[in-house]
Amino acid sequence: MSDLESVIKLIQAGKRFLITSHENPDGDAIGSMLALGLALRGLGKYVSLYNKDGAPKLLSFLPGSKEIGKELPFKDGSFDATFVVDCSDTSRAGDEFERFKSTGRCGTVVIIDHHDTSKPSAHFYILDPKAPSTGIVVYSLLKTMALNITPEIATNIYTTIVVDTGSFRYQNTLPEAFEIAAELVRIGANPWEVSKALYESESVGKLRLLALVLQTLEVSEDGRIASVVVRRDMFKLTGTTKEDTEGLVNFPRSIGGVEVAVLFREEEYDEEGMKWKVSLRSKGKVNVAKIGEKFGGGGHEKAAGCTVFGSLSEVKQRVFSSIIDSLEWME
Ligand SMILES: [Mn+2]
Repeated sequence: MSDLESVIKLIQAGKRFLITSHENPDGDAIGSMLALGLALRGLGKYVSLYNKDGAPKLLSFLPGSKEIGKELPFKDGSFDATFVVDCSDTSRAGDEFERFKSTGRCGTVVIIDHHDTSKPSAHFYILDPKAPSTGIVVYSLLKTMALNITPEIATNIYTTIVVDTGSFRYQNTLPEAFEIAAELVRIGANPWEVSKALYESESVGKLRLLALVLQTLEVSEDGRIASVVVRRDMFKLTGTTKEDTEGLVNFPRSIGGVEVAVLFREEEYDEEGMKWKVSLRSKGKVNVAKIGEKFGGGGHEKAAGCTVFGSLSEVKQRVFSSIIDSLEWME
């Protein structure tokens, strides 16, 4: 029996399901969780939705998002199966989840993702590395099971496609992204409502933060690396939080000729020095996942991240020299 067949059996036979996704969830993680959750509820199943960080404010328009909890049912509750969506391995759902999993309450663990996994952490895998979003992998599962796709489910899956293809702009914008999106719009997903919620609902504070961050813009002499810095005091000045830095790294990347963009975000001071969250974005020539890995982080070819300790100038120097090495490799 293939993993897909086993998972279908599991859904048919099971009664209680837990669905989770990675920390700092994006639209693909939350949209995939909700699409699957709503479909399982449509079958009359009990579904619990958990994310360590909850659903971000930006995604509160997604049907069902209010039901995503930040607490696992440690006291009571065990599940027939647990779905971990948009994660290459279950550890990305957080330490609390891993502890819950080790109690055996998760039941059969299934990973649904559009990346290849690196290490085994589940019983079954539904993986499609070519799928533009995890939501599309969920869509295919629902279609295979001939489940009813409601307008609420359609809105969630449509959003996963918009978010993960950068509004149908990135290289993963394959014909199926448009084909499935068209069907979802026919069912009831509303592209303008989704765009408004995602891209036309910024707070004043976020734009003020953007203004401060853009003042820190630096471009390398050859014009191929651009970076910006987010300091903690900027949040105080603008009334914003970490969540508001989402997407800021795309501004330095948008400059013509820039191959790699970096955002340095100041965290807190500890024994190892000042902690910096580093986000890396590539236009495609440099695999930034490899750069992230050098510093103990990781990610994808075009979007990765890591944590580096030290003064800003030290951290910049180390990250930039690693990027320059990769740029030299491609010559
Ligand atoms: Mn994704």
